[in-house]
Amino acid sequence: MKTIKIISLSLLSVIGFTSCSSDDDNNDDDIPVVTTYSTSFGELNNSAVSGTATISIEDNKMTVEINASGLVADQAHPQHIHGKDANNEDATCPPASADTDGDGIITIPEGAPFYGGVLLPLDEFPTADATGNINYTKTFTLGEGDMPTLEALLPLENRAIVLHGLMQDDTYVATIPVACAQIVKD
Ligand SMILES: [Cu+2]
Repeated sequence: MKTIKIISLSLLSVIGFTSCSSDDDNNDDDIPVVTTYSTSFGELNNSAVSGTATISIEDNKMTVEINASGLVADQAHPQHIHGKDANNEDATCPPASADTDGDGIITIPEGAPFYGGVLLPLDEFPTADATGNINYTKTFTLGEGDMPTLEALLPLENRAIVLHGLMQDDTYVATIPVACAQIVKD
């Protein structure tokens, strides 16, 4: 009995090995090219929001993962890839001096000279949990439907991700930027 078991185990491993190597042969000319990016968020408007984002691109599939904390709990937080699409100039995160009207809040338009307009809304916008965390992952199929093409988003290292949504005078204002991250190619 023991011998039979050993033989069947080795047969299984031979079969397993054979099927693996034939897969490899088939894929030799077709190795998927995955480009990855990552970044960390800095707070805007004294939000105390922090977190990280990663982006991976394979063909026209772009997967975005965002993990952040310190957001207003139980509220939906708009999030976008921002950029200056006119000349692909580098998008940056606005400094405190971006608050040009001096009201203490950097609004979307006050930040726009730094991070540009919205190139892609990262919907569906996540709702922060009861402790203010968001954990978001979505794969976008670029160039299909109303999705921008990959070419329109590149170079991603010249883009920034902005998270929005802050309490102002006891009211939740979903538009106020609360965190910003310049995208970095790995
Ligand atoms: Cu935005």
